[in-house]
Amino acid sequence: MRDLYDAGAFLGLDPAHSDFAGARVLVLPIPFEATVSYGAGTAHGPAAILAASQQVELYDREFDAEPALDYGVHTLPAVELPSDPQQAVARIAQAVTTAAATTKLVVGLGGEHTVSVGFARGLLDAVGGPLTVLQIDAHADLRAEYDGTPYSHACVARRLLEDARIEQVLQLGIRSVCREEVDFARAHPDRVRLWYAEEIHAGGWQAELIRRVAGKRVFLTLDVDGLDPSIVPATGTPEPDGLSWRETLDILRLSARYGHLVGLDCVELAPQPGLHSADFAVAKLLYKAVSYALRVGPPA
Ligand SMILES: [Mn+2]
Repeated sequence: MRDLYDAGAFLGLDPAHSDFAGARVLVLPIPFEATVSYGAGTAHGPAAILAASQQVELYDREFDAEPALDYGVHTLPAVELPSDPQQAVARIAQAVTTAAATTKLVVGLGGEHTVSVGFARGLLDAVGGPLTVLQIDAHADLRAEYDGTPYSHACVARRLLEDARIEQVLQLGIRSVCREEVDFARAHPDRVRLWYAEEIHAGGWQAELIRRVAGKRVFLTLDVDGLDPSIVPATGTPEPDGLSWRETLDILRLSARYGHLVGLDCVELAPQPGLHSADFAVAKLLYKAVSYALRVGPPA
């Protein structure tokens, strides 16, 4: 596995823009895969994202700049992980706490969505609560347990909500839920706001999103199956009718403008040979997300 990371630093940045001391961003590969329920391969997600990121243009038209050269991104070694999900979550939390204690922005590369349970805990231990979770996803992940484990990737949001320091989970792009999840969301309207994909497509979601993130510290968890499978088909549990590229950028831009993004992870990319367009889209999306987080301040 190690040699997969010879892909190099995120975005192919030279040492001057990727050394630890000077970077404002830390990329942390977290290749955890244990509870996937359908297609496999998320353990290879971090290496694929890093490899694809070498091809992302540093110049961003939206900013008329090369934002990464301003903020600098250091890529950490991959977290060494046990196969037991509960132990892995604890190990991830520890790694994220250490990284976030630097006050740099930590960007986790999964791995399956269970990674986010550890990521959020680590972030909370480093920066404290309360925290708003912004979840882009096809799935609500609100089940109490799945396949006999509470640490399944189908239970991530439910696990996060068990921590009182998590104020609310905002879910956007959802297409697939079960009865239990719908009932849970309806029973907790203050802590769970679920926007189905058709609500995003119809527009009009922006005002409430702004109201819910305004002034809040936000942890962004980006499940790549939230996007339409035409953009990212390489994922274990794809669902049709996902968010468009522009809708996703609108969500990230608004959230970063009105909220304060304190950490993010990207999960569920399961790279497939011949589908490098998916890896590239995810790498480019992460670059956008980081640039929004660091360059788009609160409204004047
Ligand atoms: Mn999902």
